[in-house]
Amino acid sequence: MVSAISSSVPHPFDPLTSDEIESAIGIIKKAHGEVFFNVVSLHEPRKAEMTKWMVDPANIPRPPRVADIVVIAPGGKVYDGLVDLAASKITKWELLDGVQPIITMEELQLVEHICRKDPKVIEQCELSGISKEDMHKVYCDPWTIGFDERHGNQIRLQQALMYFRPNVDDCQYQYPLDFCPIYDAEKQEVIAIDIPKVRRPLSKVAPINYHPAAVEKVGGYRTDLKPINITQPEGVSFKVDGREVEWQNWKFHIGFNYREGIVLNDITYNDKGTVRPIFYRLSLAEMVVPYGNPEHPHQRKHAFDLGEYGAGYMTNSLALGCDCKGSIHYLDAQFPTRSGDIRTIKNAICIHEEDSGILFKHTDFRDDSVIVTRGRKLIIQQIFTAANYEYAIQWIFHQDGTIQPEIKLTGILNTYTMEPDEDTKGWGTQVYPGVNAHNHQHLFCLRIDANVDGPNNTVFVADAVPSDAPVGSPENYYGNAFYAKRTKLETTGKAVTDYDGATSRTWDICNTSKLHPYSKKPASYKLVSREVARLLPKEGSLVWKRAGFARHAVHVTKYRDDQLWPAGRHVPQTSGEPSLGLPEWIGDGSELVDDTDVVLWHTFGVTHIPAPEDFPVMPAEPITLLLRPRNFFANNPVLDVPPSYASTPSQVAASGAGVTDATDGVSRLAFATAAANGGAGSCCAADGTGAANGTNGVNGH
Ligand code: ABN
Ligand code: CU
Repeated sequence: MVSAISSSVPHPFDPLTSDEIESAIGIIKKAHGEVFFNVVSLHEPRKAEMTKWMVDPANIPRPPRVADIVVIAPGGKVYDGLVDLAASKITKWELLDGVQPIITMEELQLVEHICRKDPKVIEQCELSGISKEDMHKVYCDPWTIGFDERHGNQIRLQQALMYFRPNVDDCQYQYPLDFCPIYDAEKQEVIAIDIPKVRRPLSKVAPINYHPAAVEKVGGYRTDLKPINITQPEGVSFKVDGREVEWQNWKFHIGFNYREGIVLNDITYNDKGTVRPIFYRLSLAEMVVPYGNPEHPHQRKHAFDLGEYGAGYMTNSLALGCDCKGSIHYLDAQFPTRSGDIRTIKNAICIHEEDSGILFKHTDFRDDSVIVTRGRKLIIQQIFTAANYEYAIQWIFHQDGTIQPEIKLTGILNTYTMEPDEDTKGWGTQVYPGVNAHNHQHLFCLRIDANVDGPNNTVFVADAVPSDAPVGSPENYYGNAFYAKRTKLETTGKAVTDYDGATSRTWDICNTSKLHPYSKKPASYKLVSREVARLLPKEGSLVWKRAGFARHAVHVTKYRDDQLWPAGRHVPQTSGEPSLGLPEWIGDGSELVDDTDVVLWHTFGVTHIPAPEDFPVMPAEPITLLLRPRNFFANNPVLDVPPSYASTPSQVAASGAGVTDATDGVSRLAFATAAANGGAGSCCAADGTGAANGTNGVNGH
């Protein structure tokens, strides 16, 4: 079992406990009466205070626990507040104008019931071919309105994307309706309906479903799958103390908030006894999903799933054996309800190890001496459901100092109705008869608050390019020379950079005062990211204005407390005039970001041109990034990971034979060949896996 110690005093990076949330709510209610609680979350410790405390927690005062509050008061009035929890005191209370805070799941769930009863909606349903009696079969996914110039941002609005489900078990996204009610959250009523010029009646095509009964009807499940079980008979190799995790030289803190979901803080690596800081804070800070159909009102379909809905608020309760396999340690999440109670999401985060294949291997072709070392990874995972889509977010730690953020996209396409013979004009794909899945992008923004061997870092862009010198010149006579051209991004303006696959472009976060003794290059972490779609909505479009962070692959800013959300603090119904978040912070681009405390913002993701294979539910598509140590360690940092198999040339020679049978015991079992032990010269299954099952030396190769 994982060794978990929990201390009663929260770590300054810990999310607010349910007691703290309740206490903040009590203080607000006492001062301001009945309000809707939109956010009660950790106001993160100020970095200057926090870093002092981290160095000497025994003597430096602990940063105070402060609650970040957003409420909606009667009349739709929005307030931002702060509550000092130790002092039971409201230290900030500010009325905001023209601002709509994040939409909560409770608000979303109200909309469907109201739409079903609304006479205007019933009328439109009838026009589509749905009788009054069937209104209970009408569903909607209520989205924030995004921004609609006709309605502005004073009224809290949602747009209801409408669907029909003939049977409660049918996949709802196969029967979209063609109209879109606009819902006023304050009045709790439908105030308008967007009706397309060309009407498209309800599709009458037989359903396609993914539930077991539907699969059984069309041939049933595959029967040739044998179980794969993951066992860790001696328990896991990580330790959890409160929310601090230690594993394979790594140490870090796992936070969680309503918006970003998982937040990793104070990430260090113990390099042969020296604890080296690498990142102060890592999170997925925002995302935008713009859709590419130009017909009104689809221009409004661009979800900021983090800033408008919240990866924390939408997170799933994870299930053992389904979402994660093996020996799992879970962490719960606590949030306020609208009325001021506590909502707990059990098992919101899972922490577990997985085998990660070969860590390194080499065979000497002369004599078959070999070393092969298997790696493992530690995964911190959450999965959230953003209406139709699922996003599985994994933060993967590797033994060699690499961190690999990975996102798996699954769930169901957002769909719109189409006539059987309709031309989608290239803006979408008919994924099933009558179902038009519009082209869209999934663009994520990774926030990297760097701390590579200390807070003062510099970002360089690295491009692999040929020598400038022509063929035949003294410097490049044969024309084959190439190198990594490194360009310092010394100002916020210069740091606005895009991806270039042709130069294998990467970004290096460097500590220029720590040069590697061999390479003479600065200690660094390299951002390797190869799925970097450019924002396709054009300059000047609504999405371009609202999602300023997505205009470029990389931005670098100087660290400032509270600059956390790259599309702004309150995202719903922003017009993009002015663009909030990153574009404001970058300003005229003149601020120096050289050898200082920097934050790198990386926008990456995919352009999704749907296909029938994505329907009725999508097989998961991974997007993966690497943060890799370069010129950071003296040499390969995993030489001390016990090999699964190792034989030196002299051992091979002494045994009188080379390794003659390169098939391991498990493979032999699988293919029912001779069950002899591993090859001659096998020496050490030092990771204990071989010894544990009495087949020392057979786990190798
Ligand atoms: N993808 C937009 C969204 C998320 C959650 C709820 C409704 C809509
Ligand atoms: Cu998609």
